[in-house]
Amino acid sequence: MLKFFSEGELETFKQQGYLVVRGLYKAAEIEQIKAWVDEVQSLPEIPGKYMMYFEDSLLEPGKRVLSRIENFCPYHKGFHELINGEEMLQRVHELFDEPAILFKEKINFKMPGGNGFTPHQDAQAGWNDYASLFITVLITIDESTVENGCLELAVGYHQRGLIGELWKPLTEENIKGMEFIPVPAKPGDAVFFDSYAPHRSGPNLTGHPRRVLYLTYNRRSEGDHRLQYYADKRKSYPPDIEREPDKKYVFKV
Ligand SMILES: O=C(O)CCC(=O)C(=O)O
Ligand SMILES: [Fe+2]
Repeated sequence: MLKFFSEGELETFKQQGYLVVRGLYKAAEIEQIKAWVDEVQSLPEIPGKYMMYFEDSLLEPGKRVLSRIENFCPYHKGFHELINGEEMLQRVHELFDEPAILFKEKINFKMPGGNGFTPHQDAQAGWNDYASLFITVLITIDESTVENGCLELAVGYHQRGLIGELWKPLTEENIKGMEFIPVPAKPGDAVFFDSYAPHRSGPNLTGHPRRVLYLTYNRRSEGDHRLQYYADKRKSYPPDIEREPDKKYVFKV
């Protein structure tokens, strides 16, 4: 039974591999979520907890800016309730046509000077070691535009499985013929997308952050993998504060 989506929205999701939902959160709700984002953004870096990643600013050489925080749900009641709450789980259930469970959560900050993302399918980041399909919900915190690096998606390529290789972005050859459609969005707008939907985004060369919340779920029937995923990621790609000084860490996909 559909409670939140219409048959038409379901159909669009199936055909395109993504679905844009304008105004999923009303002004007051997204203001609250924005305040939570501000809270986690100013948390101190602590080993063994939530995972903070930094990048070199493209605008101010030598400056490190916050790029991403992951695994913050257990440390923030508001986010925990939003992310595992009835509405979000039910919405993803409707898209999977079966119950869903949280796989991972992150905020991409894309601060002024923050870099973009080369074309990829999220499944290229080894997610299929955990489950066969994921649905990610993008929740817009700050208005996102072509200028500050909004998400761009290719329509209708999600049923082709892995188009590229694992742990590598899509190549020129892989994306031949694909058209990436920018999805500018206002605070509170959401995009639900399939883990095989190719996407990319540009850098943020404006003076304001472009913050986005990404919540990723898998079918509950395929198991609860969140803790194992983060244990594995902490080892293979640790947050900045847990890194060994002489080792080089490269972001892959
Ligand atoms: O936030 C963006 O601009 C894109 C991020 C993305 O595709 C990812 O983190 O996998
Ligand atoms: Fe991605």
